[in-house]
Amino acid sequence: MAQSTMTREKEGQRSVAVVGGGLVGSLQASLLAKRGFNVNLYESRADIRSMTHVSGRSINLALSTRGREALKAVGLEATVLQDAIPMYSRMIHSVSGSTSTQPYGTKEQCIYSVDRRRLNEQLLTLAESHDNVSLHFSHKLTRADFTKCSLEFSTPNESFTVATEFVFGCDGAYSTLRRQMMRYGRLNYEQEYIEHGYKELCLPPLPDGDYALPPNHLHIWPRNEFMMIALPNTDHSFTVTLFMPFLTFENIRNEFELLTFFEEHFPDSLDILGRDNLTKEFFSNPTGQVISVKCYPHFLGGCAVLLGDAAHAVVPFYGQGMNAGFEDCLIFYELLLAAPQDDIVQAAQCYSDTHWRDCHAIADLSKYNYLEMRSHVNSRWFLLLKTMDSILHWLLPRVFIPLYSMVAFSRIPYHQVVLRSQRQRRLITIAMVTSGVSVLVCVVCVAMERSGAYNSLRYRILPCVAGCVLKDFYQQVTGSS
Ligand code: FAD
Ligand code: EGU
Repeated sequence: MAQSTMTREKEGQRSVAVVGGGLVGSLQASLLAKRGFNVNLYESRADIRSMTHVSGRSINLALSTRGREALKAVGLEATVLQDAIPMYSRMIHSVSGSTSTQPYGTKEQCIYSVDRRRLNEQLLTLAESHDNVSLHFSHKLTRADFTKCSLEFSTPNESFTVATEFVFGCDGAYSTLRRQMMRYGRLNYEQEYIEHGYKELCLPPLPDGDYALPPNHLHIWPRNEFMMIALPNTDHSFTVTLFMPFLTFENIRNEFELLTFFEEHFPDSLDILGRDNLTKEFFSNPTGQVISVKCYPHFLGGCAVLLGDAAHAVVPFYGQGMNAGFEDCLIFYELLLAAPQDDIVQAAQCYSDTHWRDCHAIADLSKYNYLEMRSHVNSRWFLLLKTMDSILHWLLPRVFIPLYSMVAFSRIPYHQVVLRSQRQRRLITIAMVTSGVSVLVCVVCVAMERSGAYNSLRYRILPCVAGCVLKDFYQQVTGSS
């Protein structure tokens, strides 16, 4: 095919390339098309819409506000939500099999379980529906030359180079474009594999065809070092994701060891998963690895920007990877709208100067939650923490917004979410210390009053000293001088 001439910049028309036709790349293509750009999207895999089986990562994902807002911008939100299952609360499963639920917020505040493949297909079809978008499947980026802004692709039959005005790297956590940028210029890069791997298991519907668990919840089995999460599918199955250290995976070598492990840690799930089904799923499905990536800057070489996992792969312990990637696209789009004549370089510069903080913040938040979940969070502790959150929010609805709620149900920039949650935490500490000290002072005063000690001058100085100490403490925690 004369791909290279076809994709070259047409006279007077601005042509850009999107590398990666995953969730983020296919959304980005539609947003750019809306701004009138001529878009060429290159995806290394074949067209998933014509495949019977797609290998790869998680089957379903939690979609929340940030992702929805981006889908709304391309008019796809309603379509996606039609096939999505709302989850209004978490359902926490303890080892004993007891469950408790906690709402995420109001009725409107719910997250949605969406099928990754279907969402990707809908996004590709939408991108393709624009006449200024061309999709190129089985095109793998191999090299990039930023001085000429040219890209080298290999297809099953040939390899060739195309020149473009600008390129968006949406090629995921193991991004080739990012590696090319690192080769070209001063790109800081940091990656970390966590100790945990994950295994996806299908939890089939009951024999009568019904869901095996109540469908409108995010199901969680928190067990410190091990954790299991289940999200509903439209076909009445659930996709269960088991997170545990790679070493533990390696130590489960046969059916007996697997069933013993489940009897001990997740006994309530055994009957619904089914022993045979569990064994089959566990030993035939691959163990996934989880990488966390940070880099800076996201705009380099004057013609390339990284979006989505390519810029910031986060561990999945906030359910934000896709949501954050979609928000990247939306933010870039908003900056493009604000730039004169859709000046892509200006938008990219502004994007790069401001948005990296938020990317780093969600990577940190996700990793922090991973550490917290594995360190001391069993089902009881998880319940307690989340109940505290909702009580505080109920008491102080404006002042205290739970962290997860700012992450999942707002578009407050992630780095502001972090600052705000730190302020909230200080406030709570102060409130707790104050009430604790007040109670103590009252008890002491009453005791003194009774014993007559209060008449002594020495004890009248005590409250003054206590006051000074307290004032100091306040200044410490509030950070004021
Ligand atoms: P990808 O989805 O990885 O897409 C990259 C695309 O680029 C792929 O199609 C790939 O084939 C293509 N590509 C790669 N290299 C090249 C190349 N050289 N040339 C051309 N094309 C190339 N996020 C959520 O928001 N909610 C969740 O509940 C959630 N759960 C998760 C659970 C797990 C277990 C994991 C691992 C992740 C989860 N995520 C979740 C994160 C989410 O999967 C990712 O953030 C999201 O897929 C990122 O999309 P992307 O388009 O940037 O990258
Ligand atoms: C992990 C894997 C519960 C899908 C974080 C909550 C996740 C998801 C939570 C996966 C948890 C953890 C939140 C949402 C969501 C909770 C959240 C995590 C979807 C703090 C398919 N997490 N996830 N927090 O609040 O904000 O219910 O694989 F167990 S959705 Cl780890 Cl809101």
